[in-house]
Amino acid sequence: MGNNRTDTVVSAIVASVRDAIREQNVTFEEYRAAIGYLVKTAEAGELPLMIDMFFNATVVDVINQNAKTETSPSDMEGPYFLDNAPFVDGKIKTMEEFGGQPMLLRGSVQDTNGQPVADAVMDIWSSTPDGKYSGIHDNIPVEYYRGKVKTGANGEYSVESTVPVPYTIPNTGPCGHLLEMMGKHSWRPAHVHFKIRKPGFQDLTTQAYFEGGEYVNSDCCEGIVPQEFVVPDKVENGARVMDLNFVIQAAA
Ligand code: MBD
Ligand code: FE
Repeated sequence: MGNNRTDTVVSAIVASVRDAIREQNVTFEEYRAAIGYLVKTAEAGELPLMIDMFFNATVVDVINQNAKTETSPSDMEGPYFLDNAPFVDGKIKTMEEFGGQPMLLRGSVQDTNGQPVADAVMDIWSSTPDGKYSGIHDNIPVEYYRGKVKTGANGEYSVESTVPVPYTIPNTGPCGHLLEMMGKHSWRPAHVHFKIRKPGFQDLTTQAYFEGGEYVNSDCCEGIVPQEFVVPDKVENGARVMDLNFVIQAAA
C-alpha cells in the first residue's frame, strides 16, 4: 500500500486538519465535541448534507476548471434529484393551489463545435412556490415541479413551470444548528436544477439563478453562485423567461 490515490488524498486531508488543529490550538474537549457532533449528524441522516454544504461546490469548481472552457459550467446536484420524473411535453405539472409566477425555460443544447444536440434528455427540477421539492416534502407527487424534456432536431427546448423561491436547506437538524452556531444563515437563492444527458456526451449537471434574487451572492452552500447562469430579469406575457443555452462535451 501507500503511494496510491487513496493514500495521497486521505493523507492530504489529514494534513490540513492537523494544520487547523495546531493553528487553532484545538482542545481535547473541542476535539471530543467535534466527534460527538459528527456522530449526531450521521444519526440524523445529515452527514451527506453537511459534507455537501462545505465541499460539494469545491468539487464542482474543480470539474469546471478541468473542463474545456467552452462547455457550460457545472453546479451542485443537491440532495433532491430524482431519476423517476416523467417526460413532459412543453409543460411541467404545477399545482393550482400553490399559485406562483409562470416561468418559461427555453434555449438549446449544443456541442463544443456549435452543432445542435438533438434528443438530449434534460431533467429539470425546482422548488414549489413555497420552497418544497416534490417527491421529498409534504407528499407532493413526483410528477409535479420536475420533468424530463427532450431536445428537438435543432437542439432546442422550451418548457413551462413556475418560479421557485429561495430555500433554506433543512435547518432544524445538526447542519442548520451548526450554521447557526457559526453565525451563518441556511438559505440558498432561488434556483432551477438541470441534468442533461445524451449518449456519447458527458453529463452536465448545473443550476440557473435569478438576477437580483435574494442570496444570489450569499448562498449558504457556496457563497457566490456561478455567474454564467444568473439570468437577467425578463418577463413575457406574465412569465419569467429564462433563456438558457447549454454546451455539452463529447465523452472522451
Ligand atoms: C437544495 O435544494 C440544493 O439545491 C442544495 C445544493 C442543497 C440543499 C438543498
Ligand atoms: Fe435545490
